[in-house]
Amino acid sequence: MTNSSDKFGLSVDKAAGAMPPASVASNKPIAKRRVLTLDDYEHGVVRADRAVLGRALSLIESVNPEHEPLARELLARVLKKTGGSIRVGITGVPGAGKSTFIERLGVTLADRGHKVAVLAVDPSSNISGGSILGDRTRMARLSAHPNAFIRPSPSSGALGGVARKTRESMLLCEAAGFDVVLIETVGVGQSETQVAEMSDFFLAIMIAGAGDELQGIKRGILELVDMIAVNKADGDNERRAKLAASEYAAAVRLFQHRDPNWSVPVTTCSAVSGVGVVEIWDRIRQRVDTLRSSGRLAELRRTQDLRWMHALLEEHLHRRLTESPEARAILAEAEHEVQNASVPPVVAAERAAEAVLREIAIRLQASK
Ligand SMILES: Nc1nc2c(ncn2[C@@H]2O[C@H](COP(=O)(O)OP(=O)(O)OP(=O)(O)O)[C@@H](O)[C@H]2O)c(=O)[nH]1
Ligand SMILES: [Mg+2]
Repeated sequence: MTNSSDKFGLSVDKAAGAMPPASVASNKPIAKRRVLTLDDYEHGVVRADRAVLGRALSLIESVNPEHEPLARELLARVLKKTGGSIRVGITGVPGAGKSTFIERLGVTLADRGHKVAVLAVDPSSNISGGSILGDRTRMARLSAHPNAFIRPSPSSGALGGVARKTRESMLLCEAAGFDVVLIETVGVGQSETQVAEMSDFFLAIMIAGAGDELQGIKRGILELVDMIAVNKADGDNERRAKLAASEYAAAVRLFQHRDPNWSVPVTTCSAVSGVGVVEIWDRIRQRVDTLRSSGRLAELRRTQDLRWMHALLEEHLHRRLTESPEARAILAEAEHEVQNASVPPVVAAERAAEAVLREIAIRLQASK
């Protein structure tokens, strides 16, 4: 586990990969460091025992391949209890105010009785290390709220990437009864697309100035977002934020949202003063309610799940392709041929694929 996780005492117990004995669920809180069985994990998560949920998330995030089967089995067991939250992805350039916004919105929702889980996807978190502590202090009120649960970003060393872990964490939080999941991602790279792909609603928090208005358009973010909020619309900055909002509004009109019946709202807010934050939530809820009652939410999630399955499948196949020395040798030879320009890439790829498949078939035969 990463140092940052250890700081919070969330490391996975070493024996987590051991096959669990059958046990009966008990309502007693589970001692902090006892080895947990699969049943312990399942029942602890479902009754929203925070200590167990934290450890279950560590299990999901674990980079130890031995933990993988247990994590998968846990996800399979709780699957029927997932899906009950409003999943909101929140993106924006570093410093735009995403965490401050989440703190403000999260406390409001938690005060209203919602159970709010906050997850983060920050591929740089194990480099900077600071964003985790930063978020905890930035979300001080929310992290102390009995209805809220905040989970920092997993380390980017995680197998399958940070976003994969976050997606699975989201499912566990839903199984634990959280009905709002807010996922913060930094507005860079692939993680943004991946978070959009696990959200019911994808919100971009922007700020005025420094040419950001156009930067967003360049990254193609406008094709992903369901709403834009220009934050920090307070004090001297209010006028500039309003101006930026009108520029974004003009820009989004040039894009066709994937749902022809939805036009992306552009608004301003101040996460610090709170102005505009509840209104943003109202739009999110209305949108998700409409999607749900028309059956399109289920359809959207099914599409996301299918794409997700395909991504995992590719990852698995790639792993199989590179895990044996024989397969690696075949790939190395193909690379060599292409580098020498002795074989065109299309031919080398085809030959290598066939050789690797033959290799796998031989191994499967041998293991029978
Ligand atoms: N004036 C003003 N400042 C804000 C507002 N929202 C956030 N800030 C400030 O902007 C800075 C960055 O806020 P964060 O909430 O950490 O921004 P972030 O987008 O989560 O940043 P990263 O996680 O580092 O990408 C902090 O100093 C906040 O206090 C706002 O509405 N108005
Ligand atoms: Mg942040």
